[in-house]
Amino acid sequence: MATRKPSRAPGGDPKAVDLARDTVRADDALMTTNQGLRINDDQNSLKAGDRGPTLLEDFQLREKITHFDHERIPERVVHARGAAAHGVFRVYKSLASLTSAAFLQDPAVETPVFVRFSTVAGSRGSSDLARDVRGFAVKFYTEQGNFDLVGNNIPVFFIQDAVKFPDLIHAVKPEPHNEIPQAASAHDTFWDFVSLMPESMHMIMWAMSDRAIPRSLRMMEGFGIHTFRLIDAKGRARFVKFHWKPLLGVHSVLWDEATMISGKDPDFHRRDLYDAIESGAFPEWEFGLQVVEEQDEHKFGFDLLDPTKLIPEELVPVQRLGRLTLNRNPANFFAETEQVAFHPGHVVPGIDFSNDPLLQGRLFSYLDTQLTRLGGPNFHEIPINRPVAPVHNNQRDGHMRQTINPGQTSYGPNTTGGGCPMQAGRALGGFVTYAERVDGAKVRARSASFFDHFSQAALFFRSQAPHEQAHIVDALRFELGKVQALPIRQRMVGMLAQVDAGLAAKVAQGLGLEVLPPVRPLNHSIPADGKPADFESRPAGKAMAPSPALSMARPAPSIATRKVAVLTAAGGDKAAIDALGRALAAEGATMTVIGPRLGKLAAVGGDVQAEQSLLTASSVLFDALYLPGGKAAVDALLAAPDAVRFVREAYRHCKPIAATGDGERLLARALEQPAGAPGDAGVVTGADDAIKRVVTAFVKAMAQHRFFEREKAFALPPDADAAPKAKAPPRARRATPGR
Ligand code: HDE
Repeated sequence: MATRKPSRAPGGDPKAVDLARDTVRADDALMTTNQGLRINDDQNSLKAGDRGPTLLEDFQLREKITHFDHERIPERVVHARGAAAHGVFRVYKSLASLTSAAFLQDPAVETPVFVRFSTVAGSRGSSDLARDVRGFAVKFYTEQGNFDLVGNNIPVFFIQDAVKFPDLIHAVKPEPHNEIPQAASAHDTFWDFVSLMPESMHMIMWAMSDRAIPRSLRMMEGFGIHTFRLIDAKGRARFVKFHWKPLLGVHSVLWDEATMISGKDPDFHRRDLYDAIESGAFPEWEFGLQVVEEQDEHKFGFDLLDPTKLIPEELVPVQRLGRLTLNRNPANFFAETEQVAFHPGHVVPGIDFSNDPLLQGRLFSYLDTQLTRLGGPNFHEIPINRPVAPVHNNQRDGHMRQTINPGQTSYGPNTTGGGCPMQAGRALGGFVTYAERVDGAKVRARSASFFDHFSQAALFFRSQAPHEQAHIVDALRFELGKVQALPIRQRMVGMLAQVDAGLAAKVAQGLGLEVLPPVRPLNHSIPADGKPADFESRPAGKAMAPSPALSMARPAPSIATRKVAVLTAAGGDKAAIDALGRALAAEGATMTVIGPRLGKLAAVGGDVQAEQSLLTASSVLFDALYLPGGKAAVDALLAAPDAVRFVREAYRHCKPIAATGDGERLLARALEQPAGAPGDAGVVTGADDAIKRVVTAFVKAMAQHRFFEREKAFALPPDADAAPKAKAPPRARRATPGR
């Protein structure tokens, strides 16, 4: 029979987010209507005669179709495409010296969490591999109520003030007249907006970098972006930035790969997260804090309230203070991942806001959006949103109210209910807003301390490794190359010239713009002194020292969960495949045998199971490639163009490749064209009996993730890549209306 698990008894373990209480299993159950009436026949509608018309009387049909007609809810207006998981969080040591938040006091306390990752621009069914920011939203179910840390995988944002958010999103979404393109920023309206918003330049550097095409959701950093406040038990406040540091390292794919993955497996990230958790390889992040004393607020040369700025880790180190582990997949995507409602305003005592104007606007938006998306004000009663802390107030009624509040009293103060529920006050853990002194004229203005839009954009660009810089150039050439309106391209080149003259020159070259157009930075904000005449952005200030922490160019701490493709056929070298399999298993990595067809392959030394075929697999879905020997197998693969292409793509995408014995022949054929004389960085070869040495070197190569020096073999012809001599960017001029 269908079973409804009993609700968690009051006073039960508050640490468990007990979705089981709402989980209905159909094991051994009989089918019923939504009213519990047992259904006799679900195959035929009620008709007047077996060839006659369907009768309106068929309440069973109408109930089923009506429910179906309403199965979709509005998708999120941004961050529609997402995947999520349950997990737990623990601090390494008490953070009592920084905050009174109960869940940060005791390393013995395990707080349940639900984490949703997302892309921003695309619709719910769009590809995971779009060039985009990734949302990184964490809901902590604490004993003091839910705390939501609703962040991204990039530490800064496009705009400084919430009032520009609808414009930004309208600009990046598919264009309104033809709804093209889906999940892509490479179109006119986005770059038109950006070219008029110098404050977006720092974020643009990140969005054009490989950070915007992660290898895995498990290999991304996370950031709270805004400056928040932590308040200790004595009421003392400090500014903080929140960080998540992935234990698997930070890795990305190449753009060419991303576009191919979008076709081969648009669910690549979602699947990767799900599979990792199912296999027990639980994704983990360390919780980091950058702490700034209140008296140091103004010592940085940029404004801590400006969300287009980060605090370089070299200036304020990230203290790693806790660990997040994702250990359980949602049982039902809609009920949990789709219906979860995050809100930066969900805070607990000990955590408070700053006056960042973007954050302030968000504090309104998230509650408001749920009313449309989830249909009313009772979304907090949906199981995934329910706090583990008890909820008592005088709010009543509304669409889909679940709670049955008995009794006469739904107001306060009251005597009819004995004065309950009572305010907690500070002593019993009531949330008390930090009493920041606020004193100012009412103005629609932006502080002049927000006006340097280029220094940190330059900091990011100059902190990148050469291949990372080249990827930014390529991304800008791609995105702006898709822009139709020439003036937009020109304005963007002018904007880039203020970040870095070399960058602008290379992008201009790729776009066929011979001369850098004059730079006319616009900033539509008005400084606090109210004189619109000054309302332009400042040129970049003194160059900031490069920040190595901003680059991803460092080896992975381990190769755990990396996926190796093994290309073979009947007659392959089973002993070598097994040896690699054992070595990878010891490192926590996995191997997939790919054959010309699925199933058993008679290899030398026994049978090998091909789990995937050349039709179902593709090199872009793997991290590395092994080509074992076995003459017959390699002869068969050499005759299969898809096998040769597989190897070529792995090489082109700079992945570690190993080949032993006859496998080297396949490698040599694949690299004849178009790579020319291939470099051998990241390519490990050896005779059949050298498998032990090859495997060791291969595993080491995998920790490096990619071998970008190979990209030179695929560079554009020199004509497209030689940068023209850059003209010094003209001085910023005053913006005039109508340009
Ligand atoms: Fe969001 N954002 N946002 N955002 N945001 C939403 O809330 C909004 C911003 C972020 O997995 C919406 O429930 C405004 C910054 C994430 O469910 C909406 C502004 C950052 C998610 C909304 C911002 C974020 C959202 C859409 C400018 C990084 C997905 C549906 C003031 C710190 C959460 C929803 C999930 C979702 C508004 C800017 C992160 C409409 C008005 C900055 C991770 O309320």
